[in-house]
Amino acid sequence: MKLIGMLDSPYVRRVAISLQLLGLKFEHQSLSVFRTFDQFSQINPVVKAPTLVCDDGTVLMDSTLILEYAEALARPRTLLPTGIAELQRDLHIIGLALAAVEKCVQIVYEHGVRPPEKLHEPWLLRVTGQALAAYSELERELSTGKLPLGSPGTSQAGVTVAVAWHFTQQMIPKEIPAERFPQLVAYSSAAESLPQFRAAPHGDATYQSAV
Ligand SMILES: N[C@@H](CCC(=O)N[C@@H](CS)C(=O)NCC(=O)O)C(=O)O
Repeated sequence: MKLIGMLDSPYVRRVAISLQLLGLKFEHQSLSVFRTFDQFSQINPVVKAPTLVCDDGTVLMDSTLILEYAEALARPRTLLPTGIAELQRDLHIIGLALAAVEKCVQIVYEHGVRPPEKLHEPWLLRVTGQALAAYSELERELSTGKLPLGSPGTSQAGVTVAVAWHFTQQMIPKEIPAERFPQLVAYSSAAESLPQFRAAPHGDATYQSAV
């Protein structure tokens, strides 16, 4: 299977890291949804990153749906807990991290895609407040409970939190100041040192399998 999209997308990156943790082999093509729109549209006419081209040619999109497919392929290996209470907590955390990063992507697009004279300040304030609220909840989660890291313990919740935070600090550190989130800073730094994170670094690199 082939993962399409750049690793500066937190959604592409969470998939690239999760596929490795699940022990699934994949190729990666680092195409930009902006700079290589036409090339991307030949693979997926909707031009959404991540796109996963399955071995039979079926095209999947949306990181959460791609990960649902990956989980099915990898069974019995999983990045989700089996106990209901633990699953509930992890889904709560994943939801917070996805909401946080969605708001941060909106901030990036507001500055990077919209012409400066059309920038809508009330919208920016709203999404920044939502991102800060989500990260505050995650900070609280990390200070009150553990989120395992390192093989074989890294969970989907851990991957999504770490990828979301790293993306945010790479792209909009002024809007989401690291000083306010010491637990997230420490967690992200530990996660970024893991081999699966290093093999899929934020940016324009192409993931290469180590084996
Ligand atoms: N909910 C989606 C979000 C994916 C997403 O918005 N990806 C961005 C790149 S970070 C994209 O494809 N942008 C181009 C567009 O939406 O037109 C997921 O989890 O995959």
